[in-house]
Amino acid sequence: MSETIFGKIVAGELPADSVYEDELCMAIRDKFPTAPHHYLVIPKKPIPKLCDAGPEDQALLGHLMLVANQVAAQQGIGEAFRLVVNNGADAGQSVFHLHVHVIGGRSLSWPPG
Ligand code: DGP
Repeated sequence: MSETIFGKIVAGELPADSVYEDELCMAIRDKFPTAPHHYLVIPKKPIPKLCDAGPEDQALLGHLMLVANQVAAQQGIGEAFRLVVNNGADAGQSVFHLHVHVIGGRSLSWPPG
């Protein structure tokens, strides 16, 4: 069992505001949203960081992207949204269970900080 917050959420041990779930992943509302729409797509497999994923995770990683698309559509974000994967503490990762941010609902600047 994963010791992270997200590991506990996907295991059903902690509550979350879920917007999508299947056998491989779930999508929840971010507790500290940075935009009107901010969701996290979280695999149930506890991969700590993207760089820990291997060839065996190829289908899972693709699935997370497609679920992000689906969540964006279902939540009415429209076609302008951003997916973010922070890999490592220096890149802004704070929860070490892989997750894809789905951010939208406002104009987003580039480059990120
Ligand atoms: P990152 O910094 O990339 O590891 O993103 C972690 C995100 O998780 C951050 O946007 C805040 C969010 N978050 C932290 N704790 C919780 C929680 O308990 N529940 C939910 N829904 N989101 C959380």
